[in-house]
Amino acid sequence: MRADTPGEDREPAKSGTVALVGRPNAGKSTLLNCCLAEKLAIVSDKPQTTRHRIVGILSEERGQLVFYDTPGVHRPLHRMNRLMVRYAVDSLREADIVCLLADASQSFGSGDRYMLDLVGQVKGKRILALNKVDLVAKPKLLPRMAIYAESEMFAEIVPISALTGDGVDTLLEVLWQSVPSGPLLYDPDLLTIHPERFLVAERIREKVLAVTRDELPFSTTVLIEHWQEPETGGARKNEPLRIYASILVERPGQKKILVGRGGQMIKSIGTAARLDLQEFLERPVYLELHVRHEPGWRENSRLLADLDRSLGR
Ligand SMILES: Nc1nc2c(ncn2[C@@H]2O[C@H](COP(=O)(O)OP(=O)(O)OP(=O)(O)O)[C@@H](O)[C@H]2O)c(=O)[nH]1
Ligand SMILES: [Mg+2]
Repeated sequence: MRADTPGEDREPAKSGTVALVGRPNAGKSTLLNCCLAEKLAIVSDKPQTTRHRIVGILSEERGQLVFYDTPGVHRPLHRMNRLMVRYAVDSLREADIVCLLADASQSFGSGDRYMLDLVGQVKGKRILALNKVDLVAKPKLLPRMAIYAESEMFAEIVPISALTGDGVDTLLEVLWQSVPSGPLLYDPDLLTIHPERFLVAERIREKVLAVTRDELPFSTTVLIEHWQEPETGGARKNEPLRIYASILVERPGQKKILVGRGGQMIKSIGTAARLDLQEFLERPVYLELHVRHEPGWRENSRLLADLDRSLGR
């Protein structure tokens, strides 16, 4: 029986949106993936990994939770970053529930205070997920939890580890209890609303983030240039899907680093991405990567609009 056709003696379906918000690196995307039990959003140890609102849909018999994974809130220095922060702020204003993630392994600072003020402005229900508790001794958690309790802003404070899954079931129960009743927002068979091409570009970018450091992770993006399905009958012969993608960098020196000596760096990114994509798409993939020098792309409104459109809606 579908979740949106409750029987006479059944509770009406629960359905609502949950914005996962917080500072960069708090673990929002890791939590999204943990809640969905699927790798939907990309994750890295670099801040500012997520650049858009990523929609993840959790459907159960009792209804539907629609998660918005959002970019970490930071001081934006480029047009792209201003958009990122806007996606986060719009999400927290639009969602039925705001779930603020705080990193328990970092001491409470001005960025956390800023997040509290921001979340304090919304009218909807607020929940605090204190993440990365696997890195912190229990007695040290208490003063941190006290700060959030004293703010009197949160209906619940739940310590979790999005990495190990500890406490995530409790958090999910709290979210189910908090969402309103109503019709499902999406087809319950959907995990997300984003096109495969966007998810593929993201997964390639994740491999770039994994091997780069300093300014490179921030000034790189991935564009799918060409997507070629096997010809009719080709898929049966195990012919690959052919994906041609560009990795944009801002400076010639960055291109040199990404290509690497003798092309080694780009080759290893390509191999890691291809293996991941084959598993994700469950079919053979041929992947060609090209590093392109595109000065100032983070300020380029046309390119940013194209990237935004690639999310689909
Ligand atoms: N030890 C530990 N690490 C975690 C936990 N949750 C996330 N991480 C790590 O923290 C880093 C950042 O995780 P993300 O999920 O990308 O964080 P995010 O909040 O989505 O970051 P942005 O998209 O950049 O805002 C990654 O290295 C994760 O593996 C956790 O509960 N425990
Ligand atoms: Mg993220």
